[in-house]
Amino acid sequence: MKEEIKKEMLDEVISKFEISGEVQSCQRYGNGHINDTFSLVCKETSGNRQYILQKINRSIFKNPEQLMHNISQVTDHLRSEIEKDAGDPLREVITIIPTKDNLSFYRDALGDYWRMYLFITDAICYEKAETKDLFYQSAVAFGKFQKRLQYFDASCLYEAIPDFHNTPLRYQRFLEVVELDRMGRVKEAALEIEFFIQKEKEMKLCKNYLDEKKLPLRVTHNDTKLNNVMIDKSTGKGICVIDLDTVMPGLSIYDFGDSIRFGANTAEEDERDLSKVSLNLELFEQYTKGFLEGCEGSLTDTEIYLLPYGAKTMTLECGMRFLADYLEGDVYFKTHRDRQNLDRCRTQIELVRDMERKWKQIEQIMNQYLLNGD
Ligand code: ADP
Ligand code: GN1
Ligand code: MG
Repeated sequence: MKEEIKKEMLDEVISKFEISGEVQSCQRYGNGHINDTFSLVCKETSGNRQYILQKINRSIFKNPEQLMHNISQVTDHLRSEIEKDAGDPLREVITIIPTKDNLSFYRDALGDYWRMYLFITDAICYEKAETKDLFYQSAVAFGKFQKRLQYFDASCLYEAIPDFHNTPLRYQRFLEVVELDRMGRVKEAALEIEFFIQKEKEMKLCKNYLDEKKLPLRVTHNDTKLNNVMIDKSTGKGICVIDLDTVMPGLSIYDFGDSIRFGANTAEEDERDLSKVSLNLELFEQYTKGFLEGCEGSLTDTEIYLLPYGAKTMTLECGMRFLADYLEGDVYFKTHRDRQNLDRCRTQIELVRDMERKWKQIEQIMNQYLLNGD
């Protein structure tokens, strides 16, 4: 559940950043599962200016200073790529607002870390792909993001969350959590647990390709939910990829896959009525088209071939993570109601089942792209 953050604390934190003007409002904002996010509006001489203020989740990100180092490096690189493309760096990449001490974060008396970004105005983060075009545009944006980081030096990045998408390792941890049964919830989730046990081999598939060097390790976003891309209100184009906490070496097929998992599902991630959950093939096709266009030929044939396997693996992995968190007492993902993580797990299982039912059609879509794309 969300922890209450007092106004005095917010006032104190805001005063540390290099902004001017009087605070008009500072309210909780967005639907992220990880950080505490606020929209801050300040009255400045030129008019109202909006910012995003975030308290970094310290139980998840063990070293916020390294995390902010990563984000500074990545946004600097993206900014120069955007300038080369004659884009607008103030809207197309996150701008960090420094503190009065010229740091990218503020550490409060409790040891919590805060950061501030320029708010990207006239743009929307969608929770659902309301139209095919919207989803296509988000795909182009994530593809472009991938392409723009193609030559970024990964060695200057810290691993913000080690083994973040190491699915087989997550499976081992999941078994440990089941074994421990800290909250006494294992019995209730027996069917779901069994589902993931049956999928052990499949969950290793993509990682095996990586280990055998058949897939390249790239710098990827690693959390490509639709609500992590801003869509311009007037043009409908995906303008800015946000939530850069997990930018790390990773697999392009996982960036593709996590977008499909979240955005091509016909239901919400925590929907209780599982009959609403399915894979929308039209959205799958649009995303594939947009992502490959955005990547501009930078993916290998094997990566393109494995894109749907990335989608299935990410859905399995995420479902397993939701379930592990439920079994551990909802300590990782923010929840707003009881059993929300169990519900989230169930939608992921249902989505995997629907992917399996539709695998032939998925392959048909992919064949078309494999033939045209090369
Ligand atoms: P979390 O890791 O908790 O998901 P995010 O960084 O994704 O946190 O932020 C949560 C939400 O805040 C986003 O989904 C988006 O709606 C909003 N947001 C974040 N950064 C910006 C920004 N620079 N401009 C406008 N909105 C933003
Ligand atoms: C979290 O931060 P947010 O809400 O965009 C999580 C992702 C999960 C996602 C599931 C750092 O993403 O890995 O796929 O929830 N982020 C982290 O909705 O764990
Ligand atoms: Mg987010």
